[in-house]
Amino acid sequence: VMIQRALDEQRIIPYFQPICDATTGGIVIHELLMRIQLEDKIVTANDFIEEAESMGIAHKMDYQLIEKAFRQIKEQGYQGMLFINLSPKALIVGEFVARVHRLAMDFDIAPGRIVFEITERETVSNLSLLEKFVLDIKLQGFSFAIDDFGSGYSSFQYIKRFPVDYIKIEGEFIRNMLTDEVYHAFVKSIVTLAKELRVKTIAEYVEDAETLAEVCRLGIDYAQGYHVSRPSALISVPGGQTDRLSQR
Ligand code: G
Ligand code: MN
Repeated sequence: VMIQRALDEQRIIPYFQPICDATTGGIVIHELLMRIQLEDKIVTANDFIEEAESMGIAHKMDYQLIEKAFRQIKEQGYQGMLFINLSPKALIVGEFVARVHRLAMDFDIAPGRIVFEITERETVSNLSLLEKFVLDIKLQGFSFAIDDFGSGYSSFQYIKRFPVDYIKIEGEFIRNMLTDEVYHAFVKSIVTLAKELRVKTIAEYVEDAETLAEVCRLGIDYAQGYHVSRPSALISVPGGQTDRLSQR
């Protein structure tokens, strides 16, 4: 009930977490995250997603989130990339990709700047449906990323089966790679694999300078995490008109 009301009252709020180029430090990507505005505070939507899915309104929340994000991108004059998390449940909504494509056109955002992330964590029961969906994404000019890569039991199978453009390396591996040699070895081998296949890599959960230095040394392309920046209601625009923008 709370979620339905938030949806009806347009209280789904986009948050943006910056992702930097690991070598230059420049912010070139943002990941779109969903928040919900309650009376006096803004909460993460993660706790409500399952309920929303069982109510069959998760995709409506996604549309509201994406539309607001696109509007803000246009208003802020942001020229970088946007990564959008997709719930596997969105796959069954036939029109999803076409609708996002239309929205992108409405706000003058080239599909080449949009990347859909699918997490490896939730096992997708219907792989051929996912396959069709990913092909659809690519046909419309969007790109595709595997989120939390390494967290599942058959990570390599995803690489084999889908046209992957980006791998987001599981945050637990990155966060622990300086103290755990097994995780360090995992990360190294993921980078080797990705380079061989010309897939771009992103390290998640980069929480300190030492980790960022190692990310760079290992040849990972991009870094995301609290050390780079926390998620925020505003997009960081290089050259910065960020500060004078209204929060909505
Ligand atoms: O799996 P995914 O990357 O979509 O998860 C994003 C979530 O992870 C966000 O809710 C964000 O707040 C959180 N997050 C982002 N960066 C960090 C980090 O450096 N450390 C921790 N613990 N959480 C993070
Ligand atoms: Mn993600």
